[in-house]
Amino acid sequence: MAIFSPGFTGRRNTDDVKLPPGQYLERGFPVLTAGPTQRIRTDQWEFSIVTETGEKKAWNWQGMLDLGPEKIDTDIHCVTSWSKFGTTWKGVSLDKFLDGIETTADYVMATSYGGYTTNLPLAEITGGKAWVAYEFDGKDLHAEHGGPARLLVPALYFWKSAKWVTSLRLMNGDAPGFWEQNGYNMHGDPWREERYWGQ
Ligand SMILES: Nc1nc2c(c(=O)[nH]1)N[C@H]1C(S)=C(S)[C@@H](COP(=O)(O)O)O[C@H]1N2
Ligand SMILES: [Mo]
Repeated sequence: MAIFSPGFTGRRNTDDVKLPPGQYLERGFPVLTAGPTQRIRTDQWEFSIVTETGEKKAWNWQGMLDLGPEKIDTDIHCVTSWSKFGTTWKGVSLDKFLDGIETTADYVMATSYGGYTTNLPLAEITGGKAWVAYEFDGKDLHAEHGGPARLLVPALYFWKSAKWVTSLRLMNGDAPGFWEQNGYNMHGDPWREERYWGQ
C-alpha cells in the first residue's frame, strides 16, 4: 500500500525517474582521468583475458571487430554525481570474448594501458551488460574518453568502465582496483548508491 503525504504531487518530470539517488543530469560529457591520457594506435592495440590458471586469450583490433560489434544505447552514472542519458556506443559484448573460456572465477580485474585497474563481479559483466566500446555518438571514441577502446559497464558507476582497457584477469574472490583501494566501493551500484567504503 502506498502512503502519500499531504501535498505530494508526484515526480516533477521524467528525468527524476531515470536518475539514481543523489545524481544530477549532465548534458555535456566530462572527462575524468587519474593520470595522463593514453594514446594507443589500433594497430598496436591488444585486449586479452587471462584465466585464474594463467591461460591467456588475446585479440588484436581486427580480431575484436570480427567478434561482431553491436550498438548500445544507455544511461551512464558517475560517482561524482553526474548522469548522462541516452548515450550511444558501438562495441563488442564481453560475452563474445568470454565465450569458450573455461573458468570458475567470480570476479575480474580490468587493467588499462597506463596502469589503471578496477574490479568487477563476473555476473555484472556477462549476460549482455558490458562491452569493449570503441565508438561514441557515431564517431571513433576520443582518447580522452578511453579510445581507441574502453570498457562500458553502464549498470555500475562509471569508474568501473576502464578507459584504454587492455586486459581482464579472472579471479577467484574479489580484490580492490585503483579507486577501490582509495575509498570507492567494491561493487558500485548507482541505484543502491554504493559510492564509498561501507555503503
Ligand atoms: N584508465 C582509466 N579509466 C578510467 C578512469 C581513469 O582514471 N583511468 N577514470 C574512471 C572514472 S572515475 C570515470 S568517472 C570515467 C570517466 O570517463 P570519461 O572521462 O569518459 O567521462 O572513467 C573511468 N575509467
Ligand atoms: Mo568517476
